[in-house]
Amino acid sequence: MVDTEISDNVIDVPRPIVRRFQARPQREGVGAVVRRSIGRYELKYFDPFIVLDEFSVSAPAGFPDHPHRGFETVTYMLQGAITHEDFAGHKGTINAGDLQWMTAGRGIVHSEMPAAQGVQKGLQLWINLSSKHKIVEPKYQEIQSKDVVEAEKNGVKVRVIAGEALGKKSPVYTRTPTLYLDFTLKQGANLQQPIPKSWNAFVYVLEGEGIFGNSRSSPVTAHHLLLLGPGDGLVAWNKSNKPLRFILVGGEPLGEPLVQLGPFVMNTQEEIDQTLEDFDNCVNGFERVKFWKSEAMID
Ligand code: FJE
Ligand code: FE
Repeated sequence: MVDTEISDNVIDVPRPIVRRFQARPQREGVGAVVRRSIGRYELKYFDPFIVLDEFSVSAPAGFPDHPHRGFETVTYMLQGAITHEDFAGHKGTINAGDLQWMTAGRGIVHSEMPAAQGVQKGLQLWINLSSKHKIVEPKYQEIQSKDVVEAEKNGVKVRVIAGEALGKKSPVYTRTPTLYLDFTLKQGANLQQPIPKSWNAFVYVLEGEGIFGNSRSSPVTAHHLLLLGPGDGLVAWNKSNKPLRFILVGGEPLGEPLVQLGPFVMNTQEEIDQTLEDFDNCVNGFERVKFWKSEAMID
């Protein structure tokens, strides 16, 4: 049984749920399926978040060679494994519980393909970069499951992907200040998690059902996105009889104009035109496009 004592009262004003979306499956990549919540037409952008996909992919489907510029992709594996390889020779496999924080910056071309039998599942979040960071050199931060920082208290377990929770800090460097927490609450457990006041924040439920925002709100189940309104932080409660798993993500809004063309995200149309030109001409960060094809495409 879980200790049901109310945790330290750190949240004066709980953030309310202001919008709620169910993420339904759609096709993406080549034969892959994603439940897209942020990035669909009703929710084009939730500053600084561009896309949130809960993906599900089995060989031979996948995400073959494609570019990115102007933002970061954060891939967090829930089940199975994905092999990625890029045009600079960076290659690896991320397994369940592993994290890849990729700063595409001025340009990456890569493939992301299944590395195991069965279904590979995970989350991919696209975080925008401010104008001054859009053309930084690409960078990877990769953390294996065993090295993901974890903490546990009163029936609440947290994996700290970015930022800080229950006194534990992630080593991940976030150019756009970001909090990314993977919570599992035992039955009866409740949680109060501070979030900086000026940040946008959302919850995405992975498993079970939870009460969020205030104790009178109705239970929320898997594949739902909740946008949080203003306040001091998140209040959540598992009053069901099974574990509740969800992610809480917060980020400092950039407050800059956004022009997106698929995997290119810049501030102006001129910068998008320039990006297409750079990509076509293999210049300004896309030099290696000319001679590169992933092994996944050659096999
Ligand atoms: C894509 C641009 C992309 N969601 N979830 C255009 F970047 C992608 C793409 C992904 C993706 C990859 C993974 Cl591993 C997980 C994802 C989009 O690669 F499919 C299109 N069409
Ligand atoms: Fe990609």
